[in-house]
Amino acid sequence: MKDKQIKKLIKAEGARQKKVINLIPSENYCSADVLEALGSIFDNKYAEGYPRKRYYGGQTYTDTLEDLAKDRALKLFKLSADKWHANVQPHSGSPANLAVYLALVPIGGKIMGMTLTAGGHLSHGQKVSMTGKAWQQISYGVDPETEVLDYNAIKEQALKEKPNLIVAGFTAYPRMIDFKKFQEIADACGAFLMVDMSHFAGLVAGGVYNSPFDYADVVTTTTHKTLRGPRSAIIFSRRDKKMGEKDISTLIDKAVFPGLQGGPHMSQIAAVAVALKEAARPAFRKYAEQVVKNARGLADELKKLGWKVISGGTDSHLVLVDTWMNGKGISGKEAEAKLEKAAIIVNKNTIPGEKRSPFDPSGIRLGSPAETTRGKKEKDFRKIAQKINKVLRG
Ligand code: DSN
Repeated sequence: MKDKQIKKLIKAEGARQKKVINLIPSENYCSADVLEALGSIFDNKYAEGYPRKRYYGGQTYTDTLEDLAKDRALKLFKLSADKWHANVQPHSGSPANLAVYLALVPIGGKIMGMTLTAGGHLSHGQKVSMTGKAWQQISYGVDPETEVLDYNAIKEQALKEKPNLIVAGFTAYPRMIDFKKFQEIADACGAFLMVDMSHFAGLVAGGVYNSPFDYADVVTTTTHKTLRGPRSAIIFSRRDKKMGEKDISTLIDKAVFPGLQGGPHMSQIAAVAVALKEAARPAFRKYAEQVVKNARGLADELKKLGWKVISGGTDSHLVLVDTWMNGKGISGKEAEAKLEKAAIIVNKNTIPGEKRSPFDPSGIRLGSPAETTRGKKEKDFRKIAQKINKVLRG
């Protein structure tokens, strides 16, 4: 590379990534093949539209590429092309969710999503996001005692509020989600059910987390978290589901393009296709199993050392820790900074029933995907927990 400044920054970031223990649950290390596709000459090509319906010439290879990515997406999650449709064009997770709302919820309508402090995402209708300005958020939380989902309370609220769409699938919720129960709730109030599986898509692909596909109308996912691909997103939608006379798949395609986006990033789509093939290999199943074992080891050891682990543990890749412990411990912001000095990267996070500010909340969020990619096992994660304990109590 001739640009010395950028070359230097890439080298420095590479060295930083090598040096630290990365416990950010939404990050991962994708393969050299994924990066090669991402940096490929497909980036030079405009391909507005969809395969065989483009607004530019020269689509001989882009059409084949996009078809292949869609086909691999369906195959990875064992979906038949008769029943499910995949759109691989969303640039990332928030635009993917926005496209679904634009397609299925009239402006001013109701989106029922989890509150930010309990583990919901900004794009699930929070006020500070466009999704909470164009639509009304009806927010649900977790049970204050158990810190897990209370499906009866969610149902009661849904029947009262009658949302147009319910979002399940969260950004800081460590436990298993019962998608069947969410479907029953959505059916009871006549709402669409959208599952945002961004955080646990790799675990679904690896067979270690409940699959939402038997129950949801729409499933969105980013591709760069547990799925270990490039930064991008996919929207899956049921072909047999309609809104009025129209198929929801067609409405969602139109919302992505021309509703929200221009040309798809074809190099990103090439990299997604590579990652989807990698995730279909038996080795990825082993990886997903190890991700959950490692997160459980981390949670268990932290508990033994006296830390308050939200909900008492984890069923996924993610562990949420209350470091504040009603003023007996330290804040999430302080914990994040102390750990970074010791080369452990985490992110400060709100906890259910949060009383502090999101800039200096009560907890930290930890995850196992990135370090599992680097080959760490449960015993290594127990050692990481001991190191965390020493740094935070030191
Ligand atoms: N930033 C992602 C996460 O960390 O969960 C979601 O957008």
